[in-house]
Amino acid sequence: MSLLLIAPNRDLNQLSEELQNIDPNLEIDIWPKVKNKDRVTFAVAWNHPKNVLGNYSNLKAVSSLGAGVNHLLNDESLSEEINFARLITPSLKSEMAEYVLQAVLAYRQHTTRYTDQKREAFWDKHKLIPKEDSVVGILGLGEMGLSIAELLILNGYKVNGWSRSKKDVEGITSFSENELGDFLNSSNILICALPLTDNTHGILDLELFKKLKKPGYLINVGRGQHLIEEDLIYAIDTGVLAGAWLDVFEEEPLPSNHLFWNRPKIMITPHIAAVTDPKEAAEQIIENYKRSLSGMEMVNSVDRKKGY
Ligand code: NDP
Ligand code: OXD
Repeated sequence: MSLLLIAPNRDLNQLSEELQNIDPNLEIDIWPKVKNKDRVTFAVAWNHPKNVLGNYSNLKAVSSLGAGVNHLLNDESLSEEINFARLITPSLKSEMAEYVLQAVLAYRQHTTRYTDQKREAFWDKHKLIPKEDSVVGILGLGEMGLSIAELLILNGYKVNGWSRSKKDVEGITSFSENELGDFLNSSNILICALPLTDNTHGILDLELFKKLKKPGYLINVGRGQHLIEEDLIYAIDTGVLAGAWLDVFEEEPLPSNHLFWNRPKIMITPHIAAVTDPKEAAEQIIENYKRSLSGMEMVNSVDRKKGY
């Protein structure tokens, strides 16, 4: 039996070493060097080429190398019998929360404007965006959304949350799926921490931005496909939104001629909000590898019908 690691453009050697440290007898293949496809029963995948895994006839389960699973759900060659899991680790959650907190602070304190001003040796002061104009609305109250909410609440922010099912969490005003309008009307800083599904694809559009309380600001850490990119540019250019902080994009890497690069009110980071730590990941991968061999449900398993 063998475990396959498949993630083009990612260095998988450290993860392989961490897995071997836990279980020295583990047989590991790193794609594209696979000794015997028929021995592979478990794969760990990140942005793998579509249809490649369809050739592994004994594959029982696939774990995403991150929290998102849209790359697995999009791969029609993965038959319905194959179970999916994802990686949720303590550092992934805390990194995400810290990333969003710094984006909120940078927006309120005009950090990117001051960075631009320094480049031009230009002295100018801007008024801090007050906390009362900084009610945070989190789209998606799952592992990431709740971790973000917890840190923001600790820092004194008023937090709204939107999810399919209503949540009862201290400090969060929770809105269910059909209460999106009320959620938006009472939120200034919109944080997208949704999974990418048929229902959430393109959710961040002009109509939605117009419903936000003013001043409105967007932070997207979900997926680029949540956002209608031209709507964002229009919303910022026409004052519907004060700006945006984006970590994920429809096309990654973001093409060098993309309009976002020249917009001072759009901050860009290269999909680094929270990055899977190989040591923490290895423990969960081994656990799920063993569970899949024994037919047990995996930890952080994915409901393929729900799409997350
Ligand atoms: P979870 O599956 O834990 O949570 C998803 C949340 O979204 C749940 O609260 C769910 O509601 C809600 N939701 C799903 N569909 C809808 C809908 N149609 N309407 C309203 N609410 C909905 O996901 P995670 O928190 O672990 O991750 C979220 C996403 O963050 C990932 O899929 C990935 O795309 C992204 N991510 C990005 C990273 C980065 O570095 N930029 C790092 C890690 C993750 P309910 O609770 O009712 O089910
Ligand atoms: C993830 C991500 O889903 O990095 O973990 O986007």
